[in-house]
Amino acid sequence: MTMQINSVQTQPIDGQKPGTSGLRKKTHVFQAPHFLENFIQSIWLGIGGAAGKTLVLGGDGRHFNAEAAQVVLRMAAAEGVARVIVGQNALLSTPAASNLIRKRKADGGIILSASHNPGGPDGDFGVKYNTANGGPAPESVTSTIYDATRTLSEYRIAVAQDVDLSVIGETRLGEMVVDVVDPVTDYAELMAELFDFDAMRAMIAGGFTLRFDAMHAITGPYAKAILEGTLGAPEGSVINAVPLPDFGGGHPDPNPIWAKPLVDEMMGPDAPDFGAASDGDGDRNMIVGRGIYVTPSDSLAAIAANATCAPAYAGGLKGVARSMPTSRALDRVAEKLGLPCYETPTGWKFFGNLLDDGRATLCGEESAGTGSDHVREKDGLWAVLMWLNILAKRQISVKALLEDHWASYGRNYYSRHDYEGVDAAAANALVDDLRAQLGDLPGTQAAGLTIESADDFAYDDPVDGSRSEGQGLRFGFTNGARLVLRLSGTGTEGATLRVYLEQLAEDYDRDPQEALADVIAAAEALAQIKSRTGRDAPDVIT
Ligand code: VG1
Ligand code: CO
Repeated sequence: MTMQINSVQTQPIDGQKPGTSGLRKKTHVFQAPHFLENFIQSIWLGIGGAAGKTLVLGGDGRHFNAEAAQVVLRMAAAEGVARVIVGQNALLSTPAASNLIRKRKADGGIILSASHNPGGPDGDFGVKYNTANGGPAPESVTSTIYDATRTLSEYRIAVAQDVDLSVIGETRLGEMVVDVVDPVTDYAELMAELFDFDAMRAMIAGGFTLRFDAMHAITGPYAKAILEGTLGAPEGSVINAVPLPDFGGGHPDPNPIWAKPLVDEMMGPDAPDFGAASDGDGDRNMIVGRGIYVTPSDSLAAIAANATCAPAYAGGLKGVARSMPTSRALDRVAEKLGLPCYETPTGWKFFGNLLDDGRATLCGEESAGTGSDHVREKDGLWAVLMWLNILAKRQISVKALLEDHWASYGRNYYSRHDYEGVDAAAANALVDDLRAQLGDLPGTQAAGLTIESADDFAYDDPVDGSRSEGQGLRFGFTNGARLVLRLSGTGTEGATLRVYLEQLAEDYDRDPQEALADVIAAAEALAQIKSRTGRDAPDVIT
């Protein structure tokens, strides 16, 4: 069967520079003529051509997911791609896509998602490219893709009907094989290899109760299959389990603001033993115990300290890594266990080399991303299962486990304050002005705290020697506090200023905002956030 292939004349479109995690724009921007096609053709160019390759394709099910998948398939066919492994109905969580790339030895994959950003016609859409290791494309690749977007003059697309992606099995689009797979099966098999499902099943059969809020995003089918199906949690343990194109109008970001109903339930009188939520594309997690919210940085540290409870990690960890703004609770565990601890810029792509090189087994970010070397993405459900495995082995409540952790390591009180949709010029000026003062700040005071160190974080990758600069302004204080400021690289409107606050302490029973009051005041003194952003208070506090 010969297939007609159209070469379409186009022009570079501004603003196709991938951010922290792929290219994200308003859905209508992606739907505008040539926008998606230009970016996909630039991916083919950026990876040195797609002919003969095997790719994985799937997305989080948001509005435009299905249509975009058909465009990717037609453009892949036009390019001579050999095989595309697609999740049924073009659905795949980000960690499941990463697993499929690795398991099927694909050359890479395209994930259609804007992750935690809201979806729908007025929401956001996004495209990420992952490389053969299953991880987000490193900066060297994303910058080649971006360069291609700036000179593009033509893209190629097959003329064909939509491929029926509802039926599992192989079909063809021209010469290209389209292999439609169940999105959950391979992922669920991997989880069964990593964790002690028997212990977890026994705990649940013994009356341990849980609530998982899939937030109408991609993890619903995965959580239903594993938590209710395999582990025997009663039906209804997974809520908002059906993925919807607009996430039911919600904001699929698993934090105490956007997952408030779950947090309220967990703080209430009839709370289950364990609560969790995941984000739009399934790579993030929120962990809540009965009566206690687990800060992601503490979750990472607690997992590191208890990882040997899970069979896959029983032999110990090779090393750990955290993104720079993530609290140093992890460092304390690493020190005690004698493990190397790496500090990387924000975004999972920076962990890839450490995982590939066997330097780190466990990685995490303060934004509720946690994962290990089982895939090359952060993995929301993995973190939930890890917690359940730890609780099953230790026979302890979430609250008792955390208190035990703080009692032995001290507590890194931590919070992130986000100022969203800030005027971009004002946000850039705030950061630029502060950056210009960095050299003069050590030794001076800010709202009564003495600044010990101040720098603009740069990362030298120990594996490939690449250097990434301008990754966030970092301040250390003599009292053990730390402050980080950076601008988000995932937003689609104005700028989001993120202010990361940390205070090391030996006690552990204060309210974090109270414990952080001094460093919050220091942030205001240093950056004049209120006057520069015109905001009295952060939009989101996590
Ligand atoms: C945010 C988080 C970062 C995370 C990124 C992608 O980036 O801070 O830790 O890796 O989102 O996560 P930024 O640049 O907005 O701070 V996801 O779940 O959106 O793929
Ligand atoms: Co995500």
